[in-house]
Parts: sequence; structure tokens; C-alpha cells
Amino acid sequence: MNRRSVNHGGAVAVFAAGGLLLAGCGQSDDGKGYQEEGAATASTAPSTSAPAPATSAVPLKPGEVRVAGEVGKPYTVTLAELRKLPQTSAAVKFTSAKGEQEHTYQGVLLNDVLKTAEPRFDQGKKNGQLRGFVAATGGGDYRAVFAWAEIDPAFARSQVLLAVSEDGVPFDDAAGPRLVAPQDTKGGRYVSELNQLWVGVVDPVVDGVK
Ligand SMILES: Nc1nc2c(c(=O)[nH]1)N[C@H]1C(S)=C(S)[C@@H](COP(=O)(O)O)O[C@H]1N2
Ligand SMILES: [Mo]
Repeated sequence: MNRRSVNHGGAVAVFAAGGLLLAGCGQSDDGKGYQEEGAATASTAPSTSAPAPATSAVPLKPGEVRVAGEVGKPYTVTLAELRKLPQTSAAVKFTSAKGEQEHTYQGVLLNDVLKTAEPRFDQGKKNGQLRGFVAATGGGDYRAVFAWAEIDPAFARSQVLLAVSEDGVPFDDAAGPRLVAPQDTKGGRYVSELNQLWVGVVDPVVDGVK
């Protein structure tokens, strides 16, 4: 099993160790006064039930990634399928609780994976795709958002990847891919054990529909 599997208390760690590894969550990078990481574990807020998510699409099997949201063709992709698609590599550096990390990742352009699902942006509006975003969810319900322009080669200087390996070591099929954001200096959006990519547009929120 690769190292990814034990890092974030995700599904694979549970399978492998019967939950014994779950205590390692909630690290913090630095001593900033505001809560940046580990906020969920520190929270004492009453557990009011969260509203049901708009998607019913939770992957059934470990390692599957659901691509859904404002798309014409929602689908599910596995790590094995990603390995067969055209590959790109990226040498990156980012800071984390462990300090500075340097890795070479190999994988598929996030843009390619999303295009297959046929995102629905309002082309009646100038640059309608710039109202779009992608919410990436990983192990432990960890989540980070990318604006569409950050993953669109027509706009972004560097490309976000769905990595299938790190430093030549393939990720476990059951762990799923890892997002790689070469432009980021911090590791926070390197979402591991990725299980969902949700395409959205900001208009309903900005215009007050919900
Ligand atoms: N699923 C998931 N991915 C995650 C996190 C997490 O808690 N869960 N932490 C992020 C943060 S804050 C950092 S700095 C990096 C750390 O990368 P590492 O786990 O390879 O050390 O992973 C990122 N990806
Ligand atoms: Mo981090």
C-alpha cells in the first residue's frame, strides 16, 4: 500500500487498519491566529443535520471518482481508466505540515476529465465559463474549489492534474487519484483520495436564488 492510503483517515486506511489510523487527522501547518486546517476536529458546534446535497451521486466503490454537477454527461471514472488516458507530468513543490515537499506527479489533465462530462456554461453570457467552478472532494470529506479559469488551458498558465502516481509510485486503485495544482505554493488543494468532481456555476449563489 502506498503512503497516500494512510494519510488522511480515508476509506483505505479504514479498510487496512480497522480505523486505528484515524487519530492522525487535523494537523496544522503553522501557528496562525485563524483556523486554517483541522477546523473540523476543533469545532464544538452542535451537529445540526446538514442539508441534503444536491447530488445523489456518491461513488459506490473505493477509488471511483464521480464527475457530476452542471454537466450534460455525468460519469464515473476509475484510477485504472485514468491510467489509459493521455498522461502529463508535473514537478512541483508545496509546503505542508511536514514542511516543504517536492514531487513529480503523473496523470491526466483535469480539464480533459471534465470536458468528457460536457460542462454546461451559459454561452449567452460573455465568457460564460468564467462563472464556473469545480469542487473537488477527497478522503475524509476534504474539499477544495477551483475556478474554471484555473483549470482551462485557454486561461491558466499551468495545468491541474488528476495524478495517478507520485514519484513513480502508482496510487492504490482503491485510494483514487490525487489532484495536483502546480501553481499552488501550499499543499491544501492537492486533494488526495479524490472521489468527486462537481462542476458548478456561481450565478444561483451570487444572484440570490439560494
Ligand atoms: N483528502 C485529503 N487531501 C488532502 C488533505 C486532507 O486532509 N485530506 N490535506 C491537504 C493539505 S492541507 C496538505 S498540505 C497536503 C499534504 O500532503 P501530504 O498528505 O502528501 O503530506 O494534502 C492536502 N490534501
Ligand atoms: Mo496543509
